[in-house]
This record gives sequence, C-alpha cells and structure tokens, in this order.
Amino acid sequence: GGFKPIVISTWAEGINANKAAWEILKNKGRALDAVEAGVMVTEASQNCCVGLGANPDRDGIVTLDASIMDENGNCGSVGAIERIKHPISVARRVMEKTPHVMLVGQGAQQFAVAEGFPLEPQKLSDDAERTYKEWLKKAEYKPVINIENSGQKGHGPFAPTRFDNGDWNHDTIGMIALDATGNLSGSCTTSGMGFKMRGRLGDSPIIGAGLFVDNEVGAATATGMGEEVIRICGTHLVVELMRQGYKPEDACKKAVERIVKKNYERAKANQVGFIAINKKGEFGGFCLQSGFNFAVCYGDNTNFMVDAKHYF
Ligand code: SD4
Repeated sequence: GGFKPIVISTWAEGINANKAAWEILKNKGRALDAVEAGVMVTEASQNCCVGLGANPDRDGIVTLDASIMDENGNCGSVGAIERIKHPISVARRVMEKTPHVMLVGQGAQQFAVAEGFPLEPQKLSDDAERTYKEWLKKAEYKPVINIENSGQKGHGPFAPTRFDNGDWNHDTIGMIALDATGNLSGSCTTSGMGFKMRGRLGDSPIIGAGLFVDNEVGAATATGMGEEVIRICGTHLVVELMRQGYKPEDACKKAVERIVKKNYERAKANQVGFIAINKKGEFGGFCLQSGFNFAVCYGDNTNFMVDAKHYF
C-alpha cells in the first residue's frame, strides 16, 4: 500500500526539506508548492552542497542548475545560473511565465533579475573556498576527455567522491511529492559536480534526466554522476517502467541496471541514485554503490531515512 500525501527527497538534507514540504502537503496544499518550498530550505542552507554555499566549478565560480515539473506536464529549468539564491524558484517562473522550458547562463540570470530575484554577491562560502584551494593544488587545469573512463580512483576532477567515513560527497537535492488530491510534482536543484568544467550541465536541469513527472503514473528524480543519468534519460525511463507495471524500487533498479549494461567499468567507478513514487503513493529507490539514502515523509511524525539498495 502507499501513502497520500507523501514526499520523498534525496540524501540526508532531505529530512529538513521534507519538513517544509510537509507543512504544505498536510494542509492539502499543492504538490508543486511543496516541492518548491522543500528544496528552497536546502538551497538556503550555507552548510550544504546545494545552492550558493556549494563548491564552484574549475574557475572558482558557483553555477547552479534546477528543474521543476507539475501535474499537468508543465516544466521549467535553469542551467548554470550564477549569483541567484533560489534557482528552483527561477525554474518555476520559467515554467509559468515564459513560453520556454529552459533558460541558461546569463539569460537565466537576466530573467531572474527581471523577475525581482536579488543578485547575490559572487563569493564562495568558507567551506567552498577551503575545498577549492585544496583542489587547486593538484588540479590539472585542462579538460580531460573521458576522465570517467580513465579508471582513475577518486574518479577525476568532478565525479562524486567518497569521504573517509564512507559517505558520498553530493551536491544535489531531488524531491518528489504526491498531494492530498492525488497530484504529483517534482523538483531538483544542484551546484552540479564540484570543479566541473565551466559551462558543464548535469542531469538536474534536464527534464527526463534528473527529473520527470507523469501524473498518470508517477515521478522520479536522480542524483550522482549526471552524465550517466543523461545517457539513459534516467528519470523518464524510471517513470516509463512504472507505467509498465514496475514498482518504484524495481523501476529504479532497472534503470540502474541499464547504466551498468551500457558501460560496466564506468558504472563501477561512479555513483547514481534514483528515487521514485507512483500514483498510489508507493515509493522506492535504487543506486549503483552503497551509501545513497533518501528521506521519506508521510506524517507529522513520520520523516525518516531509507538506505537505498545498491547494484555493486
Ligand atoms: C550533477 N547529478 O550535476 C548532479 C550532481 C549530484 O549529488 O547529484 N550530486 O551531475
């Protein structure tokens, strides 16, 4: 059986984000409002890996990606936006106020400013400053082709790496929700991979890769190495698998298996995690490597972490 309303989101930061989303869901609010308000908490927290406090690209500039999708199949996204605190809200404005789905870079920032979003100072958080300086010591400042294929441990300059305690270094929150009226929506917001090449976009701003919602079927979002997710149109695949009858966890597992089948070595060296909910409010997740978890909330006192099962 499932739960309604329900909200789930990626990684431990999901707990706080879910709380904000739940305030809306429990009052019979719209899933779209819940998934926006939820991830705004993470975007605003300076001590996390999402939003302006996060790690910069190789040039030392924080560039943010976000996407949002509602129950009617409307969607909006921003790619590589700079100096804006809440990319998710800009993505929502792109969806609601423009004829377009995606705005990137300078144009996205220009639109945000025209919509009244303040331009924040271009300054790294203390944590990011420290990490960036550390990274610069060894950084080979040139694009490495197929670094993810090179077999290097530590996975190259912008791949997710493990901390000594076994946690994954991550930069994203993806959230999906089913509201009291039975409508689904989702959001995804990220700084992308730390020390990525300037201009690099991951899966998070790409509808069907980092986020997909079909109100007849379900919703899914992704985290981890975005390139792997884009190559298989990951969340679109998860939703289509649910349409075929797979439960959320099994659909996520199938998508992970697709990544492995495409390129075993690359899959083995990387992390990708999917989470999904279906129209009944059943939920699940699956990932490549151990260590990915997600936060699940369907009651005032029901907000807990689930360790996703993993392929390797
Ligand atoms: C990206 N998927 O930009 C994002 C990164 C991520 O936890 O999820 N990090 O590829």
